[in-house]
Amino acid sequence: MLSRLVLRRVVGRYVGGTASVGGSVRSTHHQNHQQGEAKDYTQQKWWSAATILGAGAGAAFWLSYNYHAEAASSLTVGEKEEEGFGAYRSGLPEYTLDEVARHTTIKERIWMAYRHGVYDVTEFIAEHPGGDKIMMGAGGSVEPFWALYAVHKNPHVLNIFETYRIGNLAAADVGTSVSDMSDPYGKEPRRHVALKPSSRKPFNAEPPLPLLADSLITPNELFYVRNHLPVPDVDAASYELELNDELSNNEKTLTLQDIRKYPKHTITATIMCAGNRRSEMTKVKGVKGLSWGQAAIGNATWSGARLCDVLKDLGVEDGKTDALHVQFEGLDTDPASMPYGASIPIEKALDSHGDVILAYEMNGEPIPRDHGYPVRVVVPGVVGARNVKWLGRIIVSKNESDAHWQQNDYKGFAPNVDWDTVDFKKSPAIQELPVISAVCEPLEGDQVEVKEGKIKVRGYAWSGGGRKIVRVDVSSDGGHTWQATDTLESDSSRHPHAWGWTLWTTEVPVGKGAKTGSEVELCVKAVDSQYNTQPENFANIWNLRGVLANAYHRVQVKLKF
Ligand SMILES: Nc1nc2c(c(=O)[nH]1)N[C@H]1C(S)=C(S)[C@@H](COP(=O)(O)O)O[C@H]1N2
Ligand SMILES: [Mo]
Repeated sequence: MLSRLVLRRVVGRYVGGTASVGGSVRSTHHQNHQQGEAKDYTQQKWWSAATILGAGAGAAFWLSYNYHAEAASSLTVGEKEEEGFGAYRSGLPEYTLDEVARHTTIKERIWMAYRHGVYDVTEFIAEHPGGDKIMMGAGGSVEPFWALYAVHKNPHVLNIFETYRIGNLAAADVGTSVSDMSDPYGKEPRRHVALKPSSRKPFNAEPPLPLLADSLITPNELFYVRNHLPVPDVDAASYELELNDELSNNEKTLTLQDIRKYPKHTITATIMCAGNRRSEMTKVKGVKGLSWGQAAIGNATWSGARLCDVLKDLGVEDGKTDALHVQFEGLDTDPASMPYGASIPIEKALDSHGDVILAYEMNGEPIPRDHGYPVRVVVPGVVGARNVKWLGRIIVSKNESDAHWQQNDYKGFAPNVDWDTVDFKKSPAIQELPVISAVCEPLEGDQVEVKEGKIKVRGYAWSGGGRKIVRVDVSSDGGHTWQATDTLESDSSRHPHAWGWTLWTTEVPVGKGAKTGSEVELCVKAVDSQYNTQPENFANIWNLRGVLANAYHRVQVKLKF
């Protein structure tokens, strides 16, 4: 636990901006609509993703670099580090990312990639117990971990890493996508192995929970992915966004360059899927939906044009339109060529403080393909489903989007409503999300060290609608007694424009009689700036789609004195 405290200091800020091995943002073809033909969307041919080794506490790996610093090879350090480390080195064997992905256990050796380099880090991990965090990236790129811990500029770490170099990454795999034209999912981007898929076609995955609490900004490659359809292959040079006001019949087409000409607006915003934490609700009674854990959420900076500026040029202004909704369509289409779609109320779209943006950057880089390249709408404070990726069309209308996802999905219902009685017209579409929180560490079943009668607990909390987290309460006795957390970490934005999440840390006392092996139930609830808090249990909020799963997060752990 001590190393964790030190790590906190190292973590500090996210440093972005390096080229990425695992996530490609390059594309060379125009968007690939699956016009007409009904394709088999369930076929399960896929590149081999590696298994992910056990998650847990400790990150001694990143802190023990001095051990090897002496033995490190004499590569150029300082300004040239990015050129020297991970650069192509002649005379070394070449490996593909698929080969790297097959090395995820001590027995098979643990490999990782960084830029052009392939590394065998088995000995390093063996010599340094507590390297659990890097184990989560076994068989993949180490890069997002360096973003997470902000140490990738440290020449010591890079020097050590370079001593484990065993080969070069096949040139075609340095920033690649997999190409198989016969499969609608044949042009998917390559994902980081640390993302744990709950479905592959379409691709849906969340990162290991403990990583989330390590950085206020979630690195792009570790940001959860929620796709309903194949990822479209969009060429930025020929990309066009269509705009249409159904009331005035004004129309317009914008290129990426046109969108970039608007004043660049940057916000920090959390995006969360309505189904985040669904797997806990499922324990009450089965629900329909992907079984998300607690990590279908992430926090990023997003830059782009403000939607209200763009709509103004279409003649749509606050107080001067009778429109009620703004609809969005994606460039991803189903087998019948219907695009993904959603809408938001016009008030949110036109609010100059609403911060809705047509984003072309995520954490300072072009938005990765999985997250909407080249343009996605970011509707801060509003459920993930309305943050339409690969934005193809904006329609100003008197009506909501008639897309499936707006009308017949992403709605809440009472616990008695089942699939025989449900009438989707009776519930409003989810927009702003309620307050939620989760423990990221320790994990369910972990053995946790007690120090001076206390255990360390960390996690996230967030509320929709721009509400700020003002307090997070943690209990170590199943909710009988509570203690407010010591540390809340967030960006500086204020209610009602606090779009980003809050990370929290606390040391919570355990009961007097506790001893090694005692089991305790940790639970957490957050309070937002409107003093809303979370429901106590899932039985009371159960709904057939398993959305809005924001009851207290409960985690059973064993104590170790
Ligand atoms: N075009 C399009 N936009 C989309 C989706 C999609 O499938 N297609 N999924 C939505 C849902 S349900 C969520 S939760 C978020 C997920 O965003 P992410 O994959 O960047 O995390 O994107 C939303 N926008
Ligand atoms: Mo979602």
